[in-house]
Amino acid sequence: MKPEKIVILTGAGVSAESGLGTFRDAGGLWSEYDLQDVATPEGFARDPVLVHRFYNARRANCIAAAPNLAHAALARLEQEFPGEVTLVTQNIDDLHERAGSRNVIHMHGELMRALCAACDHRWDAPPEMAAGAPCPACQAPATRPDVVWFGEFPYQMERIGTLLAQCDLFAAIGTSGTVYPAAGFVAEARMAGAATVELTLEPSEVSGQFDTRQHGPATETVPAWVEGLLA
Ligand code: BJW
Repeated sequence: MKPEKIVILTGAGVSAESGLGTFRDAGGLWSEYDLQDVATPEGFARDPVLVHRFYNARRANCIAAAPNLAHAALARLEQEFPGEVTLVTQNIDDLHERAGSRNVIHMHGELMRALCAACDHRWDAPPEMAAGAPCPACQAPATRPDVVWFGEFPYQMERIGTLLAQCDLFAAIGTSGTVYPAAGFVAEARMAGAATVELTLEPSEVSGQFDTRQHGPATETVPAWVEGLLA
């Protein structure tokens, strides 16, 4: 039976072939940086200069990168599939949008947005963010990237929960299944009766929970999977 409501979770692997590093693969970001230093509120309080340097460099890489065939195939799926397609991405890059996807939830925030840690005001990030830069709304020297660090609550969880409870197909693409709550989405979708598929380079931590698995580079597996859904 053809699905009607598809939820797709993407992770760093979908952008790997665009030249943006993953976190946990060999040579990934967490082999270069300690996540406690750059991806926690405590790390930011300790050394905001280091954290801004980390995100400024990633913003520059993201601006220089281009969407790949996997991003393009997912945008095509949203445009051509007769049912509902929602992308829930853990990625903070904007490559899904630049490929043409419109129904995108950034559960871990966005590299191109800034957040005031004092008043929660949000605005478009400048290419370079500086430690202690004033918030344009309240003037507090509390500008930070609008991203979700460990110990913080991911965005739009209520909406995601509703989508998972209603979907009939759930796919996870390019994610290691190590970070919660995203790693738990496959279990939620299964409880709702959805079919589940994993498309990653290698089996993830939660591979065993999926009905089917396709392992290989996203630029090959995702276009083929989309072709099959649209056939
Ligand atoms: C390819 C490929 C190619 C490569 N083609 N594939 C103990 C138990 C359970 C949970 C916890 C616990 N202790 C603490 C927690 C909670 C914690 C957590 O999960 N910790 C774990 C480490 C254990 N989570 C949190 O704190 C979250 N908040 C939270 O839980 O709030 C409370 C809550 C409770 C219940 C409901 C709701 C809320 C917040 C997590 C924030 C994560 N933030 C980061 C950094 C910020 C954004 C950024 O800088 O980019 O988000 S960490 C980092 O990991 C980033 C990513 O979005 C995230 C996931 O990584 P991802 O995408 O999976 O990348 P990789 O590198 O891990 O994997 C890449 C995959 O691609 C691999 O599988 C490769 O094989 C594959 N691949 N090339 C296809 N070409």
